Amino acid sequence: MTLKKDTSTVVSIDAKPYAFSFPLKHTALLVIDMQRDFLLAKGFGEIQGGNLADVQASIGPTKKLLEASRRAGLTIVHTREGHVPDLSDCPSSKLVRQAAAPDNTQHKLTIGERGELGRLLVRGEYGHDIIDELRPLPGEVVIDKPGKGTFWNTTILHKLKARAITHLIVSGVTTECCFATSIREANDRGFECCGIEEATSGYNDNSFKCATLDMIHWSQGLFGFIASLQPLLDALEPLGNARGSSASTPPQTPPDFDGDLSITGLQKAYKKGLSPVTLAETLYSKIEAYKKVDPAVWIHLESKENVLEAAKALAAKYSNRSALPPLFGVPFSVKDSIDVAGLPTTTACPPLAHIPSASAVVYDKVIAEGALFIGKTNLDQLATGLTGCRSPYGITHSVFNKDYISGGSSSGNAVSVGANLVSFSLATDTAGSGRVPAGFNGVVGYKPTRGLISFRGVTPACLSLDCIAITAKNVSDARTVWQLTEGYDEEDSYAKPEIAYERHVNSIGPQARSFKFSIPPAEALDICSHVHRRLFNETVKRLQSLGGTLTPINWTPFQKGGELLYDGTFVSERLASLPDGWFAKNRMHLHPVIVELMDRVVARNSSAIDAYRDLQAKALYTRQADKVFSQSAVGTDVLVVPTAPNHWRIDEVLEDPIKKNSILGEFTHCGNVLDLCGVAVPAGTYPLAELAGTKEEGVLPFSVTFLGGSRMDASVLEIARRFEESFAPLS
Ligand code: TIU
Repeated sequence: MTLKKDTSTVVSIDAKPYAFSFPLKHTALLVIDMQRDFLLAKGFGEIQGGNLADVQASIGPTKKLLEASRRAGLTIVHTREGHVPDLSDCPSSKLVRQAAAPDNTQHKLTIGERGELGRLLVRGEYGHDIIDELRPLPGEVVIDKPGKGTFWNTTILHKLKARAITHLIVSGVTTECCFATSIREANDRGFECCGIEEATSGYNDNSFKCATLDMIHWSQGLFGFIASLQPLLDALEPLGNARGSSASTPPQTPPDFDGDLSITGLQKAYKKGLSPVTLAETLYSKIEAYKKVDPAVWIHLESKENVLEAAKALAAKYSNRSALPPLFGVPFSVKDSIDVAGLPTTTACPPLAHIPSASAVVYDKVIAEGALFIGKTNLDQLATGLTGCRSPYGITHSVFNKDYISGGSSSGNAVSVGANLVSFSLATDTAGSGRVPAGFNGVVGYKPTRGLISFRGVTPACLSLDCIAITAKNVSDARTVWQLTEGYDEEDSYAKPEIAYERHVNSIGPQARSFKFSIPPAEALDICSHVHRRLFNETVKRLQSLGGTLTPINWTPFQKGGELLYDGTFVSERLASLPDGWFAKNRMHLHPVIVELMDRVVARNSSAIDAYRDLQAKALYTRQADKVFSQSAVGTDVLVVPTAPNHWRIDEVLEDPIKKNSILGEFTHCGNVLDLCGVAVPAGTYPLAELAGTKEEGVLPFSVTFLGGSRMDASVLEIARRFEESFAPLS
């Protein structure tokens, strides 16, 4: 087995108390509170008696630092201090302490009162925003914080971990206040921080600033490092050029589309001047050609004219190629259970079709980031199934072989990405629908922790267990789409806020030389085909050679939790979202396998007592699974399973559709029942002949799924990414 080594660039600069080394891929620039209220005349800072000349000194150096960091491709995070208009997030300690001082002559106006730049430190006011020179570009993270520190009651820890950031270069105002507090907070969470001397300033004389910076690096680096700007600029400069991202004006002749549909690939191509119209033209030739290979991918395909029109509109809207939104011109598809305003949502079930007047939240979010909508894809009826063989719109097949199933229910999603017709796809996953088809088409299928991405505007399959899934070409792209689409939606009754108890950052960075992983016991793996078993054994060896320690776990909650999905009463929830009597009235219009499945559910005559027993069992197994993923010495970081135990031919599934389907879910069913997150990742291919026992030519893809506890997405994705990277061609 040849493993690709982690060759990511590590930069080292002179600093106090000793050299600061940072891995580029894991480093963000943090620009703190460069707001008009702190930096401009008549703002909050000046009103409190701050010396503006002193604080403005860092604007020029911070601009240089920001531009160099952008050219080098660092993640950029801006913060803004301020409060909601009713000040309910501002404690009285902050509101009145200074003004209440007996000798107060300085604090004439307090937070929320009206100054010349608007209400002081209130979100949405002119003074609250970042100064023009340092305005954030689309795609950069902006954190609104109510405190002096950046981590109190904000999503920053979650957002940094989600991007696998472990190192921070810190700048901004004021040195003595928010800059120092944020570094101390970050330090407690495990970040390596380096403050940049010239890129921070305060309202006091230099001795104050020196003392603050000294306190950060004293005692051999108690809180972090402090460096000068120039060595950092010198170190970043060649990286900007090497990445070819410094050209802000596109060349005269826009480049051709090179065929790379990955999001990062397209971002680079668009920056260099590729036209989204050129991309759309090429794509439509491919889509037309693929219709001959597989006519069942699309339920609705946008007309080429519409897409060219949308591409032209995008090009006109975003004429500055150095300030493109992250999904500018990135083509995507959606499962036809996800609403797009004005188009029918069929859920592959014509009697249920309706034309929504608003789009699903998740769709709107990717459109707002510049993505290019191509069409709505086929699925197993009512998003119920894992085979891709249960749709009145035809049976899709694996992009690897026309006789083999694509998997479902997000069948068209996975095929549209696997056949290179789009860059990513928005799918759903209840029993494994986002993972199994990804596995059968050699792409990544990521199901974040349920509730992180809004499910509003999606036709439910089993509402309390439904989850948005992202189909993508690689783990990084899946992570990018996740970060652009997540967000607490108070209109979604199953939504979860991003902020929760969080672990420190070690698990997602280069510090993590080792990790603990667990697998199902041998008896559970017996369900796999011979070749799936062989490749799963290879996966275990590969993970061990990447620093993974195989850690025994209690498999029972995963086994039992999975069984609850179809053997218990949860399957009845599939009828709960439909109008009363709908099933009986529409049975003759439904797919025969769905009718058979639902008939079996109805025939069980489950009682309310059964349902409550299942809810209690679900809670018990969820708690037991939580323990498996605990941070303690006996806990594991990730559970690794074959995405599917076997890859059936279409005719095999048609012969015995319910049983074959159920086997496919052996390692996915527990995912949403136990509130896990999971990502299916390609894990090599195998000769078709080895599975079929014949001399047939060709290969099929193998896939493994990395599962973690609720909200452990960031660490699960990072282990998955390292696994994926180990397959990359040696460079
Ligand atoms: N951003 C920041 O430092 N906020 C402050 O209130 N600073 C003061 O120095 N007062």
